[in-house]
Amino acid sequence: MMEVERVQGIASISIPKDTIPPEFIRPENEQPALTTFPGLAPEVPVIDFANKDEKNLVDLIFDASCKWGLFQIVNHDIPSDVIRKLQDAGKEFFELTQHEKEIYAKPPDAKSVEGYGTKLQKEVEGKKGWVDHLFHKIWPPAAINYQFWPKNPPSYRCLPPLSLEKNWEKRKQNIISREANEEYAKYLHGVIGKLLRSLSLGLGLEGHELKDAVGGEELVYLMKINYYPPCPRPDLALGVVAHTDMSVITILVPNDVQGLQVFQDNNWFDVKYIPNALIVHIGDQSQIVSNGKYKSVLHRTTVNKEKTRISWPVFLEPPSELEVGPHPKLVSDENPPKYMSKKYSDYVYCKLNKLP
Ligand SMILES: O=C(O)CCC(=O)C(=O)O
Repeated sequence: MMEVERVQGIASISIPKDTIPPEFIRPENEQPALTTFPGLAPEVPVIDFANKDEKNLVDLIFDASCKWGLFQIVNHDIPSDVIRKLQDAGKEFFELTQHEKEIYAKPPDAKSVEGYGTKLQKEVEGKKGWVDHLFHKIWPPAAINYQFWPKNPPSYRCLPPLSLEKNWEKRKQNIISREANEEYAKYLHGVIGKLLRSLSLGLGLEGHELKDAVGGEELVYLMKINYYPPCPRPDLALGVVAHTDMSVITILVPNDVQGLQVFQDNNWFDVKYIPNALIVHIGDQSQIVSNGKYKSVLHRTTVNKEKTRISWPVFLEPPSELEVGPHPKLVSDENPPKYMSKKYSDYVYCKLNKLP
């Protein structure tokens, strides 16, 4: 008997009834139909990552990170088939039977967020978001716990080690499979390196100083897949409720179903879907290290009546024992630190438990 009800199961019961359970109905001040900006939305910055003029690229990233805390990058060098394979493998996982998915369920009192799950943090009045998820780390190798990497579909990852697999067909499949999560992680390194360097230069620091302040080579890449099934009342429900990310930055690939919204100038605006673009979110740790220059973006997601939305954010997080605070070069008597320095694990604990 399953202890937790997954939204995917609730959706299959709700769709024929054309209603949703009351715990998914948001209060009026959150309902998307009442709170989404009705007119023509201003466009979130779209940045050409192949721009050869580094100064110009740094300026564009700096401006977008201060004003919006969110931007899309195009021409980023991650081949579209690497992204497509990542998406196919994730989609196939959520299309497995419930029983097969539950093998990867997050253990009930686990400290880590890794695993298949439904709810992240307690919400007021027991409200729920219309979304299930799967979390697992993809980098660095020492941080990976393969227990949470689905063995099915086989394209999810390379298993077992190629040399041990005797069946040639399976071996071939496993070779292809490297192109899903592992290949994506490999291509992400370049994008992340360039982003962190640009964000660092934008603050007037040396190119490596921002990355050094958040963990250097120990920076953790935490993959999440959000699975938002069709919802009979998308006017009343939300997928992920309004929040800022705890990460340094988050790099997200969506499928082609509209859903991400950003809060800007007191309005909720849709973030336009651009095929093959990566959506970069500035997270809390960048806001802290920059002493408030960069803005950790408030965002949420809506859901769709007919279509399943899926997104693949990768949260870049400092190692849990690292203390993160405003960069010493960015504070002075005239510009005192605006944030306390905290061990990242303490930061996460305080935020999840709403402590200062
Ligand atoms: O699905 C999206 O576009 C955003 C997801 C998100 O904000 C999250 O998982 O924290």
